[in-house]
Amino acid sequence: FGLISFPSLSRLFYRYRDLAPQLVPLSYIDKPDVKLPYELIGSMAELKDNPFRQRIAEVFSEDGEGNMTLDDFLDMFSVLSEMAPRDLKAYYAFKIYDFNNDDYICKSDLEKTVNKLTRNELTLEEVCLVCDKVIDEADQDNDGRLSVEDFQHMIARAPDFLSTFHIRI
Ligand SMILES: *[C@@H]1O[C@H](CO)[C@@H](O)[C@H](O)[C@H]1NC(C)=O
Ligand SMILES: [Ca+2]
Ligand SMILES: [Ca+2]
Repeated sequence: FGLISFPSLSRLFYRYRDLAPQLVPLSYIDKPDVKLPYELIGSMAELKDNPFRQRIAEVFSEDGEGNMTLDDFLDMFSVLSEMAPRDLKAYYAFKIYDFNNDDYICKSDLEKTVNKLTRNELTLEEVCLVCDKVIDEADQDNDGRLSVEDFQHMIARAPDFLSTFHIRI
């Protein structure tokens, strides 16, 4: 993405390598086919308290299961970095909240999202109320689910939906 400066890039490479020095070579000149398992990625200090960590890793991983190549890893941190443009973050936030990958955030995707954002502190009834209200306000074409355009509309009103996607690297 070209968003990360060289010092951060090299720092990120060492962060990646330190997760599994026995797996990651020091030189990438030969384009080694290396993937680190999700368990290592999800346990990083930058992610381990993020309720979306597994979903984030899934979305950025080529294999869709959260196992990450160095490229996946760099992409993930560029988008999560504070320097990433809001629109890019919003694009990935949409993918992260679209748990069943059908390009819409439906009510059940939104329920999972709200549960995670509130760290399961709301009752079922409250979650349901919040979701109905969000859909009611953001669903501009009244099909009962949020398209990317509806989502842009939602985050303009409720910026909290982007707040878990800033990570200092
Ligand atoms: C991801 O890694 C786990 C643990 O190493 C492995 O069991 C799983 O098969 C991997 N998934 C893919 C799609 O490679
Ligand atoms: Ca969906
Ligand atoms: Ca809609």
